[in-house]
Amino acid sequence: MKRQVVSVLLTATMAAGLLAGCGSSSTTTSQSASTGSSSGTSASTSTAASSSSTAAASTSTSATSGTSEAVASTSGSTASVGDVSGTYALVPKSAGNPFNEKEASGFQDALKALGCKDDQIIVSYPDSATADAQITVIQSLISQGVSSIAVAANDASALDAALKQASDAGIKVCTLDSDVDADYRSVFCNQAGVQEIGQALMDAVYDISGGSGEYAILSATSQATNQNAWIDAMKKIAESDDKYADLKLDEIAYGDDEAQKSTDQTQALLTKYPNLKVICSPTTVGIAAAAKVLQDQKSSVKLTGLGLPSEMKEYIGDDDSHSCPYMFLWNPIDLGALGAYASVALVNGTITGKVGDTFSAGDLNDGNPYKVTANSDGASEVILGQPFKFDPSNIDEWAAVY
Ligand code: RAM
Repeated sequence: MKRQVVSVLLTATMAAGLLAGCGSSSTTTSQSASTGSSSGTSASTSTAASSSSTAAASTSTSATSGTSEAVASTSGSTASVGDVSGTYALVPKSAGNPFNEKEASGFQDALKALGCKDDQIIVSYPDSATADAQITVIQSLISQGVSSIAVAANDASALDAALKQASDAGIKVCTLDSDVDADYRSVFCNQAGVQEIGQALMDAVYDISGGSGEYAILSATSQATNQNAWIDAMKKIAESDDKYADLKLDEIAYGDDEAQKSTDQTQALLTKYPNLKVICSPTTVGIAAAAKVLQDQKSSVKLTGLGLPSEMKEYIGDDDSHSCPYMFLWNPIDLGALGAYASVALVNGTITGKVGDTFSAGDLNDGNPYKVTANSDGASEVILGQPFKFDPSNIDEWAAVY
């Protein structure tokens, strides 16, 4: 009964989310990818069950080909994604981060829905959120002779040599979540525009602080390309408009996407800056750790940033007893699925990753093809959608999805 109610809510909310550019999962989250969050498991079940368009849009292997030709059938249209006989690898940022696990589940399930067998799908987690750990994994994938590598980079340039080695060996390389230098990947699957994310976060700091006072940023690692890009965008926005002149950024702290370090860094910020009003944490690990510290201590410091609804549900609220009035994110399962579709399109030569290329991605993007666009530096990227806001009005429904 409860699940039915949630399903109805989810259907309505996901329709709103799709309008806002935040799509639902194309496939059911696999068991292994949901280990970090029990609500994620039940949520994915509800998602699949509650959205007939999701079910209708699921991909299937072509019955007529007898080979590995796959068709991504969407409500109304059918687009061939071509051959799916390759081996497709994903290298997330690190193990033990539920965001990365959900991204991996989207990657795996999209490929399975295209007809790939388990041994054609490799998810290789590095030991830590460092470039060195990813280089070890990438070199192993090169020696295995995979067809493609999709990587969420822990550094903007430290992976360059390893990725060049992969490309030289004929492996197609794309990035997702966190990019590398454009010369060393074919395309970047970006969750949302950097400028849009920076603007959403800066405006949240402005709004929650009342327009003036001290704030701090609790980031992931100091090398993370995605967090650094969002923080740079926030700084430029703050510098370019007098509206933000009364806000003071005290410090950018780094929790390295580790729960304990993020907890310690939050505590240190509270001790160092007695006048702190807001912490902005553009990482799901950081925001969850900070939320707990602030709420447990009944701190008057408020929080915003990028968080997983399933981890942040108990901290989102408008009153003094909640640490986070609202936050943003996108669908990490869809981001993984987009990485899978981009990998298949690169391996098949449907795209090279240049600006203007288009490719089908199942039911993502409402069943419409994705177009490769140029970012502010002219580098190629595919944008999943817009950052989506989670507040007391929708957190319960979305906590059941991811
Ligand atoms: C963390 C990771 C990931 C980022 C999210 C928002 O889980 O750093 O790269 O996209 O937060």
